[in-house]
Amino acid sequence: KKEIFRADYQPPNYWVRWVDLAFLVEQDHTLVSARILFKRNRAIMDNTLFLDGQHLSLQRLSIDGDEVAVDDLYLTDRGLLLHDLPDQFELRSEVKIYPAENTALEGLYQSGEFFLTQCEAEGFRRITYYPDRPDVLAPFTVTIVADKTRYPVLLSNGNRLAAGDLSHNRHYCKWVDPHPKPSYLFAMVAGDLAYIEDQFTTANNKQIQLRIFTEQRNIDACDYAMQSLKNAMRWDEERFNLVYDLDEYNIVVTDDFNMGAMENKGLNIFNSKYVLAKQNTATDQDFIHVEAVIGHEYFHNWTGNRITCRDWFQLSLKEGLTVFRDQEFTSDQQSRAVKRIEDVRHLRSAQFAEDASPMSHPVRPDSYIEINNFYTLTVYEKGAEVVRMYHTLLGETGFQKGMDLYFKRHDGTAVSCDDFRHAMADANQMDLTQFGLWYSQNGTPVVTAESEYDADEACYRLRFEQHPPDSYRGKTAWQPMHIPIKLALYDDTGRPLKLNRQSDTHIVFELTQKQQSLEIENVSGRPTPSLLQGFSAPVRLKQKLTFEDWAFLAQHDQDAFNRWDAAQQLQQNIILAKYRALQDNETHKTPKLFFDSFRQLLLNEKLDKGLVALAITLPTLQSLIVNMDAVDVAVLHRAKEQLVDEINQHLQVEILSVYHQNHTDEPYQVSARQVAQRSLKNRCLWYLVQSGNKEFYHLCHQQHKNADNYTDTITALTLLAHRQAPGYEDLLADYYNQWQEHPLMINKWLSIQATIPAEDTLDRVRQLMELPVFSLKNPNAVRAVLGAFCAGNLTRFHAPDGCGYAFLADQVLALDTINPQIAARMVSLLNDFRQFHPDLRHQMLSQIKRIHAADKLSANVFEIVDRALQ
Ligand code: B3K
Ligand code: ZN
Repeated sequence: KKEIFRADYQPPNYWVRWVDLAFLVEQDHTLVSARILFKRNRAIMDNTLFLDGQHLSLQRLSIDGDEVAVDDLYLTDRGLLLHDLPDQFELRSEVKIYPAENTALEGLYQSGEFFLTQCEAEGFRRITYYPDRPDVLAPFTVTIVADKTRYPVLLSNGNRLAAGDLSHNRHYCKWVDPHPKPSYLFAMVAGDLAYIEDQFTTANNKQIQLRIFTEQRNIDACDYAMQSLKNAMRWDEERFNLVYDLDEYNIVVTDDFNMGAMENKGLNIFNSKYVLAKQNTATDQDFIHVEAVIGHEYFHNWTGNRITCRDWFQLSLKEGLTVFRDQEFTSDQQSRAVKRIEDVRHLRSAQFAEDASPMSHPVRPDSYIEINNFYTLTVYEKGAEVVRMYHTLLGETGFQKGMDLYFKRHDGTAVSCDDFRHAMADANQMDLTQFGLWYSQNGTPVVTAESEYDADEACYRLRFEQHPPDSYRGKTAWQPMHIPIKLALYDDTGRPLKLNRQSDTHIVFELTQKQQSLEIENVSGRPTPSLLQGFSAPVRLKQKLTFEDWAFLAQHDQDAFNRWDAAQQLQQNIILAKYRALQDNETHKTPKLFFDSFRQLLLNEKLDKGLVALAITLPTLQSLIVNMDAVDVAVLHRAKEQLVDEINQHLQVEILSVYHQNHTDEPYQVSARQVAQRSLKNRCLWYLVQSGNKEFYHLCHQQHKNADNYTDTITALTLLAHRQAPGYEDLLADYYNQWQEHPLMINKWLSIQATIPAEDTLDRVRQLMELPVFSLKNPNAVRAVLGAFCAGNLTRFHAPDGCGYAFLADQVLALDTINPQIAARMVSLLNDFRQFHPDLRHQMLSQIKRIHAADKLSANVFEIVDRALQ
């Protein structure tokens, strides 16, 4: 289990000029023939070449036509070492592989009755011998031969050049991808798939053929994804001036996929969860995720494929940037405020937790054992925040100038995060040297803010200080970062003050030193500050605001994000006060101001309803736990329940009326307005049902029965099941009977049950795992049951006797022999052990130790548990 370091990067000894692959697909194996032209890298005087190759059965190999006996090769289970090579040569090889036995879902594997590939990061080495690294780029030609009846559809990257029949009921397809690409973007598919098609006309008037391929049973659920693809193509032209560059764009859908989707050039492969969506099978959130992921993979065509990563340490170069782009896409299509709040909520609960855990790493990591463990929230979401900070500092125009220069300099090459930063700096004549620390220093910086008002001088002063994160693990001393702090000040009527000569009502203050102050003059009364608006930097901001200040901001802040955040701060403060009171056996009384503030938000007709829904949603346990130590989960849960009860006691009438006002019978649409309305209505229903009142169970049953859309049905079903309200078992049984043939629908059914907050849920989970609809081989099913139980049912997962942890450890060990990537994801659910009460923490650690001690662990799982024990 070798650790790989960023500092050890070496360019390759040989470049690849072109690749020509031929696949002969049979039911039980595939033969892969490769012809590769290598050319010596003149900068390096080394005539050896290591070709990665794993799980391959080498049949023959020749160099410039001279056969090399397999026995004469330096061959290991990691690859093949060639030596004494000429400056240029053609390598031919033939290997046999067994896709049907591949349960790791990396390389070529089987899903249902068809074959497909997943190569990022290092799956291509399971297909043929090759320098499987992202800085080796080449044009690919691919010919696929297979039985015509079993595998009528044969796909690969690029444009289809030729197709035809062969003897023995076989046929072939030949694909050419003229754009040089690294091996991780290779893809091929063979199977009996149906498709829908459409066209897109680009800004430079080229017709692109669009197709989505799926198993016949799903063919009626792809239309929303197709529309999303066209929206994404148009949006990227309009906002980024980026136009598609092949004649066709194909998407293939599978139920068996390790992650969300994959941006292979011209041939995206998608987890069915992010394509299939119909009114009666998908929630509003599902639809929005489909649009976002379709967009994300499409946007990679320029940020990832045309310009790719020099090495895997630079992963955030393409992922952080592409997440930023998909966030902007969703913001422009849906509600910008809601999107920002949801993204930050996720960042602050999950990414902040990762950054405080043993897996904490910089956006550009310094080392790894298994690169698949570094497709993390830090690389993706914090990476996107780093890109967003350039945007905040440079503005839309400056940012686009930087993007233009980035494409001009680097199109068609493999580059680093520094190259991106230099393009942003050079295009704007700005020094972004210090900004580079965002890529190299791990952990979440802490910023404290103090204010001072001098009435005699009419002067308001804000004093900021930045502090290193506790989890900082760099080898050199932590250095202050370049932190953009967007801010506004409000007078006591809620009007924003003019902050400078240009009369701006908000400014971006650049905190670059350890301590730095900002002075605003002509301030005629003590203002209320709204700091870090829009969450302008991924930091933990600590400021000394009173309960009244937060309530004021919740009512007046014109920045939607900070307005929501103020409401959250109030709720968090109350829950934490109740938590402490419960621990001390005291009672806590919620101040009246809290209910007034809550009522004002709930009944505010001028606000975006999506924002209201978010503002009245209490913080999740997970998001509270990140900010606490020695957490007693059961007590924290009770504290939150107490607040829910009190809200119901004070505001049930209002909540019920908002429910009814927003329960309309308009025909269903996934429009921002309707989505917002449903989210508000369903949040109200959530409160009502928590009261345990029969009348509201009845209301919930009514909604379940009468809804014309899946959002409303599944919300009602979930609420009834989680309360174990009368009749819920029948509803679950009906659901199963209706949907048992549809994996995505069954996964939701599994998740609902795995998250029932009842004593016997773990037994239920064990029974669910015995059903024929569950398999450890299917990543979506694993996430739906194990993931939901461990991350979405915290009171049960953290059961005081440790049975939740032992269960997870058992499953991780079983999974590790099947699919190490998924096993590693699941074991990571123990990574936040430092946050918990010693009684819990010790039990979590003892399961981590048990896994660590097991024989034959994969590198994936080993790296996670080993870091946890360091
Ligand atoms: N680039 C892929 C992720 C590949 C993960 C490999 N373990 C999807 C995406 O980010 O678009
Ligand atoms: Zn991506």
